[in-house]
Amino acid sequence: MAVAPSRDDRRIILHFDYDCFYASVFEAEQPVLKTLPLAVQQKQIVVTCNYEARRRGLRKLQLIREARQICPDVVIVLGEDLSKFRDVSKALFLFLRSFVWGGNVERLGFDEVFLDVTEMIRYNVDLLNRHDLEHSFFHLDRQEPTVGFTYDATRVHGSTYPGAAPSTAAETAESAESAALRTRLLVASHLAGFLRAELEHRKGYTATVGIATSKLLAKLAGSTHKPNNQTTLLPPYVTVRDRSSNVHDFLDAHEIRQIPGLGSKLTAKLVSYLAGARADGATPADRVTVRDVRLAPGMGPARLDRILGGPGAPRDIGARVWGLINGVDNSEVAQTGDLPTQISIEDSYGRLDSLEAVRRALDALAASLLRRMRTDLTEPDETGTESQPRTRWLARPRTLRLSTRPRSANDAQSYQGNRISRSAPVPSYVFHLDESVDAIAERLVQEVLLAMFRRLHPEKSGWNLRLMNVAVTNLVEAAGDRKQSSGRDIGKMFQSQGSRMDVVSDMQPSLLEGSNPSQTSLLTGSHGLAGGSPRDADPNPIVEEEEAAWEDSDEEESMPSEACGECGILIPHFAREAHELYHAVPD
Ligand code: TTP
Ligand code: MG
Repeated sequence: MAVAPSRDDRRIILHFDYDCFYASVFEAEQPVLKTLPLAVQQKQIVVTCNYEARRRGLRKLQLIREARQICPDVVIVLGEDLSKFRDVSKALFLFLRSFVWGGNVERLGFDEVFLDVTEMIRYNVDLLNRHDLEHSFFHLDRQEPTVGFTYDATRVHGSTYPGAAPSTAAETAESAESAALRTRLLVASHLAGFLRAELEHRKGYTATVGIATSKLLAKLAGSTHKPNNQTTLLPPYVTVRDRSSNVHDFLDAHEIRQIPGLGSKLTAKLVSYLAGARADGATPADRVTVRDVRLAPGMGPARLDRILGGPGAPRDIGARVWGLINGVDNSEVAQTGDLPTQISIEDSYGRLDSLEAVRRALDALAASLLRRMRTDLTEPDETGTESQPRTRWLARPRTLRLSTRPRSANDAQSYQGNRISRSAPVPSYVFHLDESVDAIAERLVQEVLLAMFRRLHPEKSGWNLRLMNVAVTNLVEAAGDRKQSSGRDIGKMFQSQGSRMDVVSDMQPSLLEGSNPSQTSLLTGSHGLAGGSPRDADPNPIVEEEEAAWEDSDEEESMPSEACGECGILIPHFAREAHELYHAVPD
């Protein structure tokens, strides 16, 4: 194999997706579960199940009742308390990040991580000894030449796309550029293999990994071989003469709805356009592929603009989507670190119309928020000892925000009631780590949140809320100069697909009397809305925010959602199917 000099400026990206994540968290606690069919229950739904259960015919988002019918000996565990998933997610993220030079590592939801390993690969490719590729050494540390692992650089580690190794003839015909990219991806495949093994042996978790030159391609490549596997998308990445691009071949076979960044609305528009464009006017095929769209007559950025544009659509929607279906994704792996930009907890309610119920709901929201803050915004302090561990704040939010979305009294069917918000400074006692979360939550509700609530709803009664949200924003880092995410690009589009909806609330069920069974808790914390309201910084103790444009549009972009026709709650598209099950089954 020729080792060509690498002048390519394409990034090398690894995408990790932990296998049956929630189920694996239980298996790590109780290894005996690994050999049994295991399903994780939220409400009446199997939110995920282990691969033993999948072998027996169970699948994600199946009804518990169905799962029991198919596999009567399934072990079912309750996955309604998200805190342990969050903790494991954070630990695994920090573990993976510790290997990556420059720390360009981005977490997406609880169980996906992107690693930009370009620098590590460039360095290691430059050090390859082309006379003895079989005994190569991957350097994990530039300063410590003995830190690393040996590998065979004559072959790719793990699965590839395309599956069959190219013939020698094809390889010799390869351009120098393509050969150089092949070498970089090959070296990256060994790093991926090493990291997967480390993750498994040191942390007890397996993952499925994709290796390519962008987030888009790495994510899709990874999902071709599951579980506990990895897939490298091999060059050529561009069509040269009679050799077609592997990127096109690979993407073309995907259904259009599988492309990260295309929500159900955009997909539906494309599908109906293609149906209309057909002379026979036939109903759209169930399975519209990327190829169908890409090769439709007259297709291109301008045509896509006409099909997909409209109120609310980004101005460059055509170019963006055309890029995606051609495998172009220049979004960077945002160095989001482990700090969220805001933490926000919300719940929806079937009926919330008394101050007492509001107080109870606020207690639950505040306690949940404080627990999240402690998980996401603190770290062990080096000054602590084993017998007396200490924790310190990595960042302190300055602003507390309470939002409500009233249900319109005279129009019960109107789901578009405005969200109204108030902000106030976060009191200092919120950061007292030696006090219990519940005690601080109670004080916060008594002293701040109820006052904010009364300003929002001065009338003693007559209102009925369908949603409340408590958030902290305006984070100020305590130390260091960790770079914050600034990516308002396609990374946001990834979020909309990658984010997960938990079908239960993040809170104590006992505190949720009167809540709508379809309550949701959207995981907006670690991948919450980037940026924030300039008004958050308002120094006035309490300021009124009529629903600000930024709030809704940001939400819309990061989590495309639609109102459920039955209960009115806003549901991200990807979760609609699961949500509909709520109405189908009794609680
Ligand atoms: P996934 O990565 O979709 O599923 P998984 O990790 O369980 O399985 P796979 O091996 O196929 O990757 O989601 C990650 C976790 O998110 C999953 O363990 C449970 C949770 N989840 C939800 O809370 N709501 C959902 O709608 C889905 C699909 C998952
Ligand atoms: Mg997963």
